[in-house]
Amino acid sequence: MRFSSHAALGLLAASITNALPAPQDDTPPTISPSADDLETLAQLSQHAQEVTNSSLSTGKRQLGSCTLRNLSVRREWGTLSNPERKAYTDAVLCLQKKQSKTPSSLIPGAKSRFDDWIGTHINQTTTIHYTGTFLAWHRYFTWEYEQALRNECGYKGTQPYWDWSKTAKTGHEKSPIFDGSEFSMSGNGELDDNKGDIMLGGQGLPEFPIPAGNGGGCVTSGPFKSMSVNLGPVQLSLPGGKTESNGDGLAYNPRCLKRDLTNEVNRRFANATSVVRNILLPKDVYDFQMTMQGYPGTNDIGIHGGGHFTIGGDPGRDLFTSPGDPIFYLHHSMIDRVWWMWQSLDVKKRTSAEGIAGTGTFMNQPPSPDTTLDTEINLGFAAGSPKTMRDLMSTTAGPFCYIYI
Ligand SMILES: *[C@@H]1O[C@H](CO)[C@@H](O)[C@H](O)[C@H]1NC(C)=O
Ligand SMILES: *[C@@H]1O[C@H](CO)[C@@H](O)[C@H](O)[C@H]1NC(C)=O
Ligand SMILES: *[C@@H]1O[C@H](CO)[C@@H](O)[C@H](O)[C@H]1NC(C)=O
Ligand SMILES: *[C@@H]1O[C@H](CO)[C@@H](O)[C@H](O)[C@H]1NC(C)=O
Ligand SMILES: [Cu+2]
Repeated sequence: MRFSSHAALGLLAASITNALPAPQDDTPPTISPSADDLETLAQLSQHAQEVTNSSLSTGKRQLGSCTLRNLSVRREWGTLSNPERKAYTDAVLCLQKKQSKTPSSLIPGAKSRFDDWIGTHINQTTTIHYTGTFLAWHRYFTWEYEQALRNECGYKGTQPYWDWSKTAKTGHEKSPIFDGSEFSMSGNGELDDNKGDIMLGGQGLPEFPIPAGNGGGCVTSGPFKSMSVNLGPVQLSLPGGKTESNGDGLAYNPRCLKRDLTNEVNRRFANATSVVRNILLPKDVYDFQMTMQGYPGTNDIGIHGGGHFTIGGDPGRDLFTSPGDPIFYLHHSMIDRVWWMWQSLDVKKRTSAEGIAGTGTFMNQPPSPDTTLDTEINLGFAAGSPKTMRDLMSTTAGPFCYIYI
């Protein structure tokens, strides 16, 4: 852990006092690292909503065409009704049936529209993680996916999100996202006896183990029990420290969706305290996005890695192919929601050039120019026209018009 809990609590108390409206009676809010952080997170969400909503009612034209009237609202999975959940998974299944737009000469394994997103992510993996584009790229990627569900598959809702702090508390078995019912995002994989830890780190960094879960095999329940994962793997971590790769991952390699839901990883890296600290402690975007992805060498995979390794399985543990599990988009909506909450604590700075840090290559290897507001993001055959970072910094300016509740 990067902060002693004592020091962290002091910092938390100080920063939340600055960040949030002062309490009536001037007593500093008491913040404890466990139960109360769910409450702190709710306050941060409320704050972000108020800041965003009030900018829309008073901001008029400067903020473009997004108004309070047509603001779309992304919701947590558990707050959706069963028909709303089903409408979402039906639209995902529809995307998996539509013809791919990627030429098969470029990505032979891309068979469906759903695969177009995976192909784009595989193709760009080393230039969109640990880069200056990480947050904005995934914001745009998730937004275009949501638009495709709506425009190509008749979905009327918005992109739901997975609040990891809830599953950290309940465990996946009791979560409406993962309980395996027809109104879930499908459940765990079948128990696979071949266990042993997952080894992270390596490549010059110290190795460290994280536990495997109690699944590991094919998903057998819920909407995605028959789906085919067509692309990858590229760099898949397996229990027992093994890895698996199918070259560049672009060949047709149909297989079942595997999951290895791992409560311990969820609880350790993506609990309410992890989320609250990631929002309140970092004062600049470099620290914010590094905390989220995990500072290499610290044995901390952050809330981003925490979510991915909670899912586990194939393609869940492959950085390249991870959008091949439909839960990816609920995970990345939460990542985006955390960014939005962090941005709302200092909107002007954090949606401008000062809100960008890093270059166009993974940990700047090989070295590349700094990412700027003019850097272009291109989603290939998945969707959309290229956009600049400038267009992607705010959820209520440029092409976007949404908040999270
Ligand atoms: C912000 O606006 C949205 C959309 O109208 C609404 O659902 C939400 O409750 C509002 N939040 C606050 C705190 O006013
Ligand atoms: C919101 O409404 C305005 C005015 O009616 C319209 O010009 C704009 O395109 C809408 N924006 C979105 C994102 O729907
Ligand atoms: C919750 O997360 C924090 C920060 O990520 C971590 O230090 C703590 O150990 C976690 N709690 C549990 C119960 O694992
Ligand atoms: C892969 O990315 C490169 C640029 O990095 C681009 O030229 C190429 O068209 C992309 N391929 C696909 C299939 O998206
Ligand atoms: Cu990614």
